[in-house]
Amino acid sequence: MKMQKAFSAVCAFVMSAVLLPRVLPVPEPSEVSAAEGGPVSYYGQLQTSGNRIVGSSYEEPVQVKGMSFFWSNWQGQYWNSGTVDRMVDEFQCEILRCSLGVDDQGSIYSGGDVGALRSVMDAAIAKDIYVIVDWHSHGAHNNTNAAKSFFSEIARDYGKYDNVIFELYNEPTMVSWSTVKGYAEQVIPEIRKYSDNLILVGTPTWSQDVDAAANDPINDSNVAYVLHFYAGTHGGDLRGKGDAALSKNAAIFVSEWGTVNADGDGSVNVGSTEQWLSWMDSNKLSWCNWAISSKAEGSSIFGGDGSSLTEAGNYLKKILNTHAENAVWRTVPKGGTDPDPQTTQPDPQYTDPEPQTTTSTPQTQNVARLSLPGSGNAVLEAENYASMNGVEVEDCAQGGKNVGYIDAGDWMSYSISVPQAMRYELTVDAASEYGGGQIAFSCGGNTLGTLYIPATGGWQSWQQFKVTLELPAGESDLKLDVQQGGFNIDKITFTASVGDINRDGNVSAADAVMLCRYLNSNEQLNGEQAKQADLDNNQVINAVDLTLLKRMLLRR
Ligand code: IDC
Repeated sequence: MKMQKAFSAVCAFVMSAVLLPRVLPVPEPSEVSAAEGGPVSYYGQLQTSGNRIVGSSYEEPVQVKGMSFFWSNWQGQYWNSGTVDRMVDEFQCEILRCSLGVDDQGSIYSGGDVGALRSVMDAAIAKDIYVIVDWHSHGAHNNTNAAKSFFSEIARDYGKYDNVIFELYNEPTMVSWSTVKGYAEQVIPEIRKYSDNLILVGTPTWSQDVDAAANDPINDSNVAYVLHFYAGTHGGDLRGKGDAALSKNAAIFVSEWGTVNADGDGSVNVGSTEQWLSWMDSNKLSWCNWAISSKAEGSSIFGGDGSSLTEAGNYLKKILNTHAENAVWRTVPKGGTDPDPQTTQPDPQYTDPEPQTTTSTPQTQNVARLSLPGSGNAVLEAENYASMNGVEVEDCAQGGKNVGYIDAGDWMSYSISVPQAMRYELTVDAASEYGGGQIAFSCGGNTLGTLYIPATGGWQSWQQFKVTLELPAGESDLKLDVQQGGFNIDKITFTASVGDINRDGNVSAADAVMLCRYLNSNEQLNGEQAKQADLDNNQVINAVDLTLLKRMLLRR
């Protein structure tokens, strides 16, 4: 599985280099020697994929956690490599956010030292962690030119490092999303001249209106929208905005959050923080906590002596340590067998807000094995499981029955047979009142993929969600493990996927090469190969099919 993933990632890269015009200049040799052994060399560049963020060398959702520096103009004493080293070695941060102090008119505050920013970035790259360059302003759109020239310069010098993430606007206040979007659309091209790294865009109302951004997204393939919260002030309503944005397939990044009140002060609100942490874990949202600071306020992790840990500091250290010790990049050898990246459980100290109290025993029923065709569709009714644990069958508003009362830890297993190992696109009819559901699909203990189920508007408001799985040949049991519950399933439609021209069970650059050779009349295709090559299923094999295949490889 891992080999195959790595192989297809390589092929996608080769394809993009060979077959698509690249706008990016060839990177110069780096001046900072990037270290190995941390999250960045493991996951690679962060990239949005639907409402998740994955790595260029790791195709599963990536969630990284760390700390935010405080306004550079006010707590500049921490902006150095010593603090970076401490944050990585002692707190085990996987990411640091550099909040360059920028005033409400969009100019860098005096004392908001870009030289110090660069040395912190260099130190983060040397530690192999991610680093966010945050234009920490509440009025950045008042001076778009300043942001353009700053990000152009930083992208030119740092855009080649997978470590670097650009955050264009900390927190717009009472301005419309169209104003913020207009600003971002002017700054993004400056960065894209040099780098295709992840860009974070703040949202109106102090980076809370991610739903507004999701309704009118920016036309760029690697942008995530920023959600900020303070646990002492914000709760379920703001998480609802996050769910709404995720359900529109927007990627969200929590570049700043606090355990305290929104003014940065007050005591640590453990109960609310734990609800937020488990929500972020279940949605694989990366985050940075506010703040690396010794100012006398509740959110500071350092005390008055500048070095001892406050209540917030001790709490964050514990959360970050627990996360990093179980993180995939630390526990799964690169290129080795990945035990099951998708079933990573929320960190143990978090309490599940709705723990499952019922225990049940697995139940079986006699159903015919479903034969999946080598091309075309087959429909699996969710209630036709061979065995299950914890779910119930009920009447479905779409007709027939559906499976409901699905909680975390429940599972259903279906008997299928597949003519040969190949990819199928699964269209899942699901409904969910509150969203946040997640299913892991596996065969014979191998996790094949996961599917996220957002809110659909009600328990019987059905929508279709897609996931592509590589199913093994022959008879097997397809198991759906429920990682997060709160949804119903009516049926799953399997569509044999196309593009596997050389019939090796995998769509890769080798298939594109074969199609090119066919189009250049250097190679013949037999009937089955031709069917796979006819991606748009119009009985003509031409350059359009090649374009579709390239898109498939590049996941466009
Ligand atoms: C706060 C600091 C506070 C400082 C203030 C200045 O904690 O000491 O006086 O900035 O504006 C945010 C902002 C972040 C705030 C933080 C807490 O991004 O800059 O820091 N906060 O108020 N959004 C919500 C809360």
